[in-house]
Amino acid sequence: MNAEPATVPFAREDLEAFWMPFTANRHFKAKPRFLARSKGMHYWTPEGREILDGTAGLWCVNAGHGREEIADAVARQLRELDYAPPFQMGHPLAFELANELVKIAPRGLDHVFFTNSGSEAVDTALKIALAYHRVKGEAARTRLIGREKGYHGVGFGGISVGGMVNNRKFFGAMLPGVDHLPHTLDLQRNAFSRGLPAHGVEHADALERLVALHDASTIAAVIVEPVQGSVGVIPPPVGYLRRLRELCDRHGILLIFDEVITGFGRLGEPFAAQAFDVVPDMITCAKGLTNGCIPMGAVLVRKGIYDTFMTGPDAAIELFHGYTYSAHPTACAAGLATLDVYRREGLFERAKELAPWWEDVAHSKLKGLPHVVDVRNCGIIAGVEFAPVAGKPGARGFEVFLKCFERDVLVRASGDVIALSPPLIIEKPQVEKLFDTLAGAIRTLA
Ligand code: PXG
Repeated sequence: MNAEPATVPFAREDLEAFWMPFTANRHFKAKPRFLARSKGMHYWTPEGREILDGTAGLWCVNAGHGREEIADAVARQLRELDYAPPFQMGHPLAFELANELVKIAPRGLDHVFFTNSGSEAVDTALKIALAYHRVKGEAARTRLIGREKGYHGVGFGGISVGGMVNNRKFFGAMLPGVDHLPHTLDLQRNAFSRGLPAHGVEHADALERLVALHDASTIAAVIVEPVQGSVGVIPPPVGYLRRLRELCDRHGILLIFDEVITGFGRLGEPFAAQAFDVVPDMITCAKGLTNGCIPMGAVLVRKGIYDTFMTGPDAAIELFHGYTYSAHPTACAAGLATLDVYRREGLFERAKELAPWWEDVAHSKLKGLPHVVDVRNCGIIAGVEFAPVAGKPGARGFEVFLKCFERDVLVRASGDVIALSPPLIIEKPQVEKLFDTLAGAIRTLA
């Protein structure tokens, strides 16, 4: 790289004010890890160390870092129209981006509600589901069904339907009337599956039991990640999502796919819904929507849902929901430029072509290493799970994460699972380097 590396300008006390999210603050501040620049497949630390990005930032920089086209579009937009109120007013890019999203969305999902994050997209989708049934005259459908081990962001709606105990237990009662499907992780039957695991479709039938318990007339929606990401990469069992779709149809329950991670090419299609050929009633997305460079989320909504709201008096607001920054012009500009990059460079197709090889490399380099109890993959995602250190869950995962970073590769630890989700521009030698480095770090474990 030609630019001069920056230096770390911080004394220990200068690190205090920023309360870092989802971070071991004291541990970090005692031995900080900084990223100062990025381009393509890499970050650079302030000292100039080149780090291979094995996580696309945080599952979001799908087109790789530092895309000039996106930066130019954002800069132009800031000068042209910096901000416009989204309530009762419009600006052209909001409509353009909605139209572009509908073009790549699964059939029938042809309306878009904009938010600023995945968490807001989730809470928006849950609210639309509740309001939809009420407007339709089924106001008793208030119950929301999530799934164990699910991650749906950090809003009260998202943690209520989510299934990660640490994200829930500190925060009181959360939403009432929520229930959960069982997760589908099953190491006994499915460890080291390549792609979708063969066993576990029957876990979808737990929805029938919830219907028997609560009655369908009280259930508004089911929300699941098509591939569970944050908790450590859990691809759905073969046939599972289709079964959920059938059961939701049977009982008039809306099905929401949370595609914050799986959207925008990660599974070789615009959305997982297309990769699995199962169309939900709503899709939540964010992250790759703007290649991670400007915060933005969205909910894609089936026509029939939108139409149900469009029935009252013409001048009445149909949905009392929205954000100051819904469809922010800068985010819209970033989104349009990002979709253009994906399309021009065929990055979703590229991911699809790369996926079988990615799977081979993941399994051949990781299976059989010490402490490795599972390798899971789907699209350009891989997860490797370690047996926990006795009495210290998560310690082994965190150690591997640190060792990889020391070896110039960024991976993501979620408990004792390392997740990999690189930008979709990754080249084969970089894939090899990613897995070789990870394997090397694992080999050094005590
Ligand atoms: N839904 C899903 C499925 C997600 O993965 C969100 C919602 C929330 O999005 P926001 O933009 O509000 O963060 C996410 C976020 C990880 C990790 O380590 C993943 C996420 C966030 C933080 C860490 O895998 N995904």
